[in-house]
Amino acid sequence: MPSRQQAPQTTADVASLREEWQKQKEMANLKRVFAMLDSDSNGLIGEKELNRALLRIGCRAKPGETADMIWEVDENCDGFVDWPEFVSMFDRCISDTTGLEPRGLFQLVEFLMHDSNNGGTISRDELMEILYSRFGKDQLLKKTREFFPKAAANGVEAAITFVEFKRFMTAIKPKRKTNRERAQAVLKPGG
Ligand SMILES: [Ca+2]
Ligand SMILES: [Ca+2]
Repeated sequence: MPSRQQAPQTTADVASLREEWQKQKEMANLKRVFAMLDSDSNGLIGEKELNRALLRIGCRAKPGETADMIWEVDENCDGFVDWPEFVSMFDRCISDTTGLEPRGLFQLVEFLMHDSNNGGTISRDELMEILYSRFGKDQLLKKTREFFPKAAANGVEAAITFVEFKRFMTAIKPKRKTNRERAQAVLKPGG
C-alpha cells in the first residue's frame, strides 16, 4: 500500500525535522552575520571590514590578527572571505570534534550570531545555550563552574563581551556534538 506523507512518528523523525529546522535557522543567521561583516556589500569580507567589526564589539585586533583569520579560511587565496568560504569554515568548525580546526573567524561569527541586537555583548543565558547545544551537559557544568567564579569576581554577571567569550571558548575544546546529537539534545534536555 502506498504510504501517504505523514506527521513524524518516531523520535528519529522528529529529531531529523528538528535538525533541518535548526539548520535553516542557523543558515539565515549566518547570512545576517556575513552581510553585517561585508559592510561595503561587495560579497567579500576583507581585513579592514573585520577590524571594524571587532572595534564595534570593543575589541582592537592585534597586528596581523585579522589577516590570519582570513588566511585560515581563504581557499582561493585572494585575501578575502567569500560566501562559500564562509559557509565551509562554519561547517568545518561546527562539526569539528578534534579541536584542530582554526577558529579565529569562527569565534567571531559564533559570537555575532548570538549578539542579535549588535550590542557587543551576549547574555549569560545565550552563552549557556551555545555551550549546551555544542558540548552537552557534562562539559557545560564542569566548565561554567571553572569560569564563572572568576567572571563574577570581575563584576561580569549578565553580559559577556567578545574578549571573555573568546577566552572561554578557547579554554573549552571539543568534543563537539554532531548535528544529529545536537538536535536530539534539544529534544531531550535531560539526556
Ligand atoms: Ca566587503
Ligand atoms: Ca577567498
